[in-house]
Amino acid sequence: MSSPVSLCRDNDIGVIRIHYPPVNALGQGVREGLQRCLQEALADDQIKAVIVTGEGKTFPAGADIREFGKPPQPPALPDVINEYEASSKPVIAAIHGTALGGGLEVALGCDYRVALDSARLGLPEVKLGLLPGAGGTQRLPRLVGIEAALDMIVGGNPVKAAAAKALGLVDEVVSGDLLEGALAFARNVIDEKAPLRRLCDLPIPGDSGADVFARFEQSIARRQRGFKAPFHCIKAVQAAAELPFEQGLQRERELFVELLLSPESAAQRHVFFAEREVAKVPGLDKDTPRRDINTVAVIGAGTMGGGIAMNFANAGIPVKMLEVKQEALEKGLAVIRRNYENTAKKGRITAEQVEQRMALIQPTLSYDELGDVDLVIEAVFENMDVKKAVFSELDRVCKPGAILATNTSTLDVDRIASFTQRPQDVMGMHFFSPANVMKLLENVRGEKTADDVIATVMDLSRRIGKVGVLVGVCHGFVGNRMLHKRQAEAIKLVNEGASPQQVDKVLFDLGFPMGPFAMSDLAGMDVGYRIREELRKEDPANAPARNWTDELVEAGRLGQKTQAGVFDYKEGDRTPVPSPDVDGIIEQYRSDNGITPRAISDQEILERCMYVMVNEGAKILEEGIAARPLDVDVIWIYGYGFPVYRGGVMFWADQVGVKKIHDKISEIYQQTGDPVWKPSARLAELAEQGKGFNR
Ligand code: T1G
Repeated sequence: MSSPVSLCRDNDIGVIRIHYPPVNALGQGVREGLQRCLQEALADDQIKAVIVTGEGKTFPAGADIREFGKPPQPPALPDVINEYEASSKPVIAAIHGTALGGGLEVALGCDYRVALDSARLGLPEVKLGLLPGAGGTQRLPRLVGIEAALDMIVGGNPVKAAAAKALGLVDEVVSGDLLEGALAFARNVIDEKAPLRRLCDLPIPGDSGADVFARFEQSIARRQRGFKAPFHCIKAVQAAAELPFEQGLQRERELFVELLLSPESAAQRHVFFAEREVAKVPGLDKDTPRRDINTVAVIGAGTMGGGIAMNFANAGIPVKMLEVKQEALEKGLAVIRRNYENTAKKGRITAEQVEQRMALIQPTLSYDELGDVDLVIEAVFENMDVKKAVFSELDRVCKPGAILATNTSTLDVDRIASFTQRPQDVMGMHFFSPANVMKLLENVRGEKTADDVIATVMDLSRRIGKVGVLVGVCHGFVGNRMLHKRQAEAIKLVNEGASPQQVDKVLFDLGFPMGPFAMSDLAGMDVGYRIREELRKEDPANAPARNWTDELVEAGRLGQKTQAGVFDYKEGDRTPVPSPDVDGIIEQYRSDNGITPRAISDQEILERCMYVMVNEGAKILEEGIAARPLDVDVIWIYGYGFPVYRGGVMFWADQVGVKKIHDKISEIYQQTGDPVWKPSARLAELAEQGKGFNR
């Protein structure tokens, strides 16, 4: 098999080309080829300088992540880079696309770097729970200084070519033909006999005292709570400031291996692939035709409808927004404009972009104006009668082939589809609030939804910047179905003696952005209350029993919006404060229900809140509501802030141990007889086989 790396000569300049699609990842063959081609170039007396460049869409975008977890194969990337740095002939990296991770580290092993103006350069290893392990933490500070190096390595975000030039990371930015620019630069290096510039020989410019690192660590402590890699990154850069180069490389290696073997990095690498795998729907032929989506309509200009409309305007897709009253329409548009203006104030978009996006949102009061749209998303009140009225109208006015989507978060998508003559064109697109911010989109396939509709909506998800996950029809689909189980367990724990703040702290410490009760207060307690009351009317036998949270709502304690919910909130402050009034309501509830409160351990809280979700996730997989455990993981990370360094609910279960979880669930089921604790067959099977969900 031909090598993915080749050397050719352009007069007295050697050009090393990497051809390993899709991203020229530095797999074993590439590393071997780089090493071989450099040796050939050094042995060729006609070659006076060497250029390294990537074919296709990008300069190498990093080590080959698929090799992690497997036995390392020589040559090791750090060794290859050290050979480039030791080259007796000048080496120039010609960069386009995204020079990331090990790719940028290869470029740092070169004497000079030339970048195309559209290129981006970065060290995103921290997002995989790693650190630049091929010299990046030692070479980058020597080129750009400690502060800039820490920003790039700990932040993990790429910088554009122009910014890289300003930092000194890039020596020249070219437009048009990259190779032509790089050859001209190399010609210049030869003619001017420019010196070799090995970064290992450079002193670190600027301030590199220990307090720089302490200050930086302090600045990230809150945001990076629970992560390991960012703090190891700081240690590695500090080694560059405090140790000779070779020892610094050694320290970097030690810290890198610690992270590579850590459960956090395994989780983050799992998420990296999972968030790409979810777009590939098992059983859906990749050649399934897609329908063109050029114009969209959103029904409803409320919080959800407005947020949904913004997603399409942000992607440059014209979107009609329909309301039944002019006043509601104007209010919705005003909210959207305010959102854009706030974003502009933060410098994320320009004033001109605000106007461009507002112009793409076309208000209307008439269904008759929807005859030309390719997709309609309904975001009206969560009531089946209202949905019926809307979908009957849509069926009447929309052109054949238009996709009719509902944003419902709990109602039956198949029943909604039955209100039309075209159930094959109907599916759910469940956005998460705030819809213009949250990345998760649960795409709900109805029983009759056509494959091309599914494929179209899954592609569209990525086009509007969402992570689309395909799910089936059931109450709450995947995310909310599991969330409702956790919420019910959290309430039971308080009934039995725990305090709301104790329950919240356990899940906060696991890594959630907030606990279940603070989350209820944020969303509004009345939302869940209305759903429970609706169920109590429709199906009293199966509806959830009343509990103390109902009494809070009936006492007007709706959450943050009333500065009182499960917790109290000071004016303009979102910090939850335990409330003596709520404690009294809980005590009264226990007394009325003959419950003698007991001390409950944090471990019991963690197991009951998390294992009940693992069991529900296993049932969801059994029923085919989610196709793979990784779909459930991605939903929880992008929909509910599950800590990415724990990989998602099902990945976390694997790390805890499926058998251990199964045995605990069985024990609780025997103690309580509560059907929610009946071990799922899938869980029992995996426990029996000694397997995991993702393994
Ligand atoms: N290794 C293996 N496969 C990779 C890969 C990588 N580094 N990067 C992308 N892919 C695959 C990806 O799974 C997908 O596969 C296809 O390429 C297209 O990716 C020693 C240890 C480069 C910005 O973290 O950020 O270097 O689904 O859909 O939207 O210090 O991919 O088609 O089968 O994302 O155009 C550091 C990760 C590694 C960069 C392109 N590097 N990649 O985005 O396409 S660790 C990274 C990205 C390291 C060293 C350390 C993005 C992209 P499939 P895609 P895209």
